[in-house]
Amino acid sequence: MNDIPILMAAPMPATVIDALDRHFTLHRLWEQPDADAFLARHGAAIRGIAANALAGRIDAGLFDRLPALEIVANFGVGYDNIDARAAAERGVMVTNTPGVLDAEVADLTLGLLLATIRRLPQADRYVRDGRWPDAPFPLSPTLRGRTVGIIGLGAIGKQIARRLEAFDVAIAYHGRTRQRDVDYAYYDTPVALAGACDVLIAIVPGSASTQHLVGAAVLDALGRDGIFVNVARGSVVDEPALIAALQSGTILAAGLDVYADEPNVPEALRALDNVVLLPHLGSASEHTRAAMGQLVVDNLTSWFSQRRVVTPVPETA
Ligand code: NAP
Ligand code: 8YV
Repeated sequence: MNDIPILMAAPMPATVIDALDRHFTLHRLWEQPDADAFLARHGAAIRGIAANALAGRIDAGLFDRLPALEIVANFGVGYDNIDARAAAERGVMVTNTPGVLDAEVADLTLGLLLATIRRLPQADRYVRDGRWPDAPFPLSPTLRGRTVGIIGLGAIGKQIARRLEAFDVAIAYHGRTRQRDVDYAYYDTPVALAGACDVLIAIVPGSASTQHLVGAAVLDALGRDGIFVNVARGSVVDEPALIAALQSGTILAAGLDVYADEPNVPEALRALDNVVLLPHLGSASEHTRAAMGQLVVDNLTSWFSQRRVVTPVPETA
């Protein structure tokens, strides 16, 4: 397989780069002084892409420039950075990294929820600023007695729910379909779920159907004591509506791991005291990123040695 050209558009963990270097001829697009000229010169030979969200959108425009492309192996379970339908139409396989990151993202979600409710980053700043000797840190809101709604009770959503059970809170969810294997309360719209909850956690894929699923109406329904946590995608929430709701007290606070235009976070959000802001950390531990990277490598080597992949996305399965 060593002569098969694979394109990596943006950096991945060193273990992935080393493994792909051993198996294939790896082209590092981000090291090219002129990416466009590189694609014009070498695009016709490229047979695989190791992709991640940082690499920009992988769509029909790029496929046109890579006529020999057979597979796009995404570093991430969410693959909204790839037009998987356009890939399927051209017979290009797309893979993602489900399963290996569920627990890590669920852990992070619980951490972000507790940090938001108990105002942990604000308390940390309070100590560092030397303000504790002047007065105790103000009492915080609580998780006690709350109902937590999960939008998207998939692989990660279920791991979040399992962890929440240990916190003795009521759990409810919304998805397009009611699930038979859980007995959490089901709501058939995001507004109905938000109306029944005072914590709302989004963990759906980014897609046309989830674009701005959380907007002004959902935030209104969540209410003045409401906490919103987004670990899904920035596209799932109407960001200006969220900022307005946080500024006006329509909801109490938010914990955000994802944004509409990453890595750019609006100044209006950064100026607010009732938000906890993380730089897209859901899966970002060395352990889990290594497992995701191994799956990228396994999908590519399996495709080029056996014409099979480990984790195809449904559109190209
Ligand atoms: P999954 O197992 O496919 O679950 C997705 C869930 O979303 C399903 O329960 C699905 O239920 C629901 N859903 C899909 N479209 C919907 C819609 N239009 N309205 C309501 N519900 C909808 O995916 P997963 O592995 O749990 O991952 C979910 C997403 O989390 C990823 O796609 C990614 O965007 C995000 N993520 C973020 C991080 C991070 O670092 N912050 C890390 C990993 C993943 P129905 O089909 O019944 O609607
Ligand atoms: C990664 C993610 O940060 O898996 C996902 O969908 O959002 C995260 O695990 C991202 O994919 C890295 O490119």
